[in-house]
Amino acid sequence: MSQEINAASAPPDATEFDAVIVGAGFAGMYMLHRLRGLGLTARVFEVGDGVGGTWYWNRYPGARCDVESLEYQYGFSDEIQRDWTWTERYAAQPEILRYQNYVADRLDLRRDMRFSTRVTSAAYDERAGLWTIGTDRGDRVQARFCIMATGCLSAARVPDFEGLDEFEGAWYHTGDWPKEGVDFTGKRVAVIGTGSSGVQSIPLIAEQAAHLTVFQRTANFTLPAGNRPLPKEEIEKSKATLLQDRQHARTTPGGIICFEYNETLAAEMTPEDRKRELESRWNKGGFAFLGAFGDLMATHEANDQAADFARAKMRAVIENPDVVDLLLPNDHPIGVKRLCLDTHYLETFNAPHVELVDVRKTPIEKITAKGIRCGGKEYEADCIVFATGFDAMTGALTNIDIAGRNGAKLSEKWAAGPRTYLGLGSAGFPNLFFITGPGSPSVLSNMIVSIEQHVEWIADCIGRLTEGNIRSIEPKKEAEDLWVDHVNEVAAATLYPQANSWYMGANIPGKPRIFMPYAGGVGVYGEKLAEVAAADYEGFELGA
Ligand code: FAD
Ligand code: N01
Repeated sequence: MSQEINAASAPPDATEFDAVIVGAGFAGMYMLHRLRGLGLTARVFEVGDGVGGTWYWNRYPGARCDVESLEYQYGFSDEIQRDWTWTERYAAQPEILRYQNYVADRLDLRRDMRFSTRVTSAAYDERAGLWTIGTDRGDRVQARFCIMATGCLSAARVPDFEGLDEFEGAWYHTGDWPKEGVDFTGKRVAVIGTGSSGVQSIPLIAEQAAHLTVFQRTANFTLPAGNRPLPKEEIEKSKATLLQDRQHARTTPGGIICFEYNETLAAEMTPEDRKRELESRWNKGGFAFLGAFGDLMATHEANDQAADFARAKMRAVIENPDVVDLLLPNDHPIGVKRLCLDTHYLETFNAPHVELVDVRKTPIEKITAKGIRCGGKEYEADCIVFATGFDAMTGALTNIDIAGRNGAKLSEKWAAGPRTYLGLGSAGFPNLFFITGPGSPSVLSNMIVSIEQHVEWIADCIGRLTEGNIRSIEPKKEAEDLWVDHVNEVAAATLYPQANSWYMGANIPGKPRIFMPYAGGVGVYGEKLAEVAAADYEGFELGA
């Protein structure tokens, strides 16, 4: 590792690099480290004023990971994993951000990073075989490779509610939370949104607020998180096996090893066995519940068993008869919208100062000077929290003016939905890579496993091109078309497309309804990546 740390950087005022990396979250940090390992020069641009990505921006109360900390960490360095010790089963945002800063220090990453800088454009010059990257600070730099480590959940989105500019109170988005935190003590707070960010923040906001009004459009399935401090023995055991565990994780569907899959179909089990399986997974906490039967995500019959079980468990903790039916999800199969891990979320609605408003029945009409109007009633608030999510998977990419061969724009090519080969690149855009792009397992997996899988594939590819004096790599259109069809076919064999989820782009009015991630699993996908690389990048055009 030390040799790589000492790798030469380009001079601070350089404008030409082997590669530009956009984003300094887990993906951009590791990508820089790997490129340095190849002896290449790289510059990272990042909007935030520090590393961390998701964990830099999402500082809302209650923010923590939902993949267990012992698996939600880098697996590429034995030294780093041995020297870092997690404190909780699901680490909270400050701890994850500390970890990322520790890694940045350890690998001396910041000297090749430029913070508080947004990449606004990237244009490919075919003759020179170079990308020109422009930023909001007026930089114009050139690089042979452009790597988008821009994140799947980084373009925070406030819906276009009329009147927001008239609101006299303060408002916040969970994905762009003030660094100094927010004190809600004694305040009347409105929270819009009950996805994972709402489910995590609502119980803690309720502890401080004088009155809390939650505006819910869709009730979500919540599973008990079962968070707890990590005992020393569990940490030691994990440190001893992390590297082999990580290899194993890459062969699993979700990139998670503590998630045990029961391959037996629901119909092959007795009612007692099904109940026992669901009960033990529910009690364990976390996503393992979804692995209770082999066909849980594939057939309504199996899914209904799990959904009914979850609803009964959820009902049992809600004491307020006025809200119980409203809090129980009934319009989508369990698991097809990202499941939320619950720490006192449902119980929060038992408190007399917490109110639930059904905005499915009576949509928000407007934001007023004093609060939120819906169903002809004004709900007064001193603060509004938008837990309304992201322009997921494509937003951070289409926010950049990306022009490939002949000036063709990526945003236009993707107007009817993203088109990639393997989620790694798009035809017409040579030497442009996406880390965890649409068409790869990405958000359906432990993202750090998927990030490492992509970063290593891209680094190997760039290394081989450089050694072989190959000027460019670009997906062939036929390979891309086949891959897009395959991604759609795999999704169609699951229940995923049956919900209005952000996986489908359904949270953004006008966004095409396409299931964007690859549901074939990390293991199967990893085999495909390896085959493609071994067959001299089959499906890609290599430019001499
Ligand atoms: P990000 O961390 O999103 O980093 C991308 C960076 O790119 C951002 O800092 C952004 O500012 C920067 N950027 C974007 N556009 C530009 C531009 N034009 N110019 C310059 N910089 C730009 N995944 C899991 O697997 N497990 C979890 O438990 C989990 N928990 C999550 C909790 C929350 C609250 C959220 C929002 C997501 C969670 N995720 C989780 C998904 C999470 O996004 C990934 O795990 C991972 O952190 C993504 O890393 P990344 O580097 O790919 O992207
Ligand atoms: O965003 P979301 P999020 N009027 O899109 C509602 C990861 N993550 O930030 O469901 C009224 O899930 C919207 O309603 P509906 C994780 O992958 C992980 O919570 O579209 N309501 C929904 O309730 C997650 O999935 C963690 O009907 C409106 C909510 O806002 C992803 O990030 C924590 C509305 C948005 O939910 C995104 O989660 C946080 C409108 N106009 C995030 N528009 C962990 O636990 C939207 N909504 C690890």
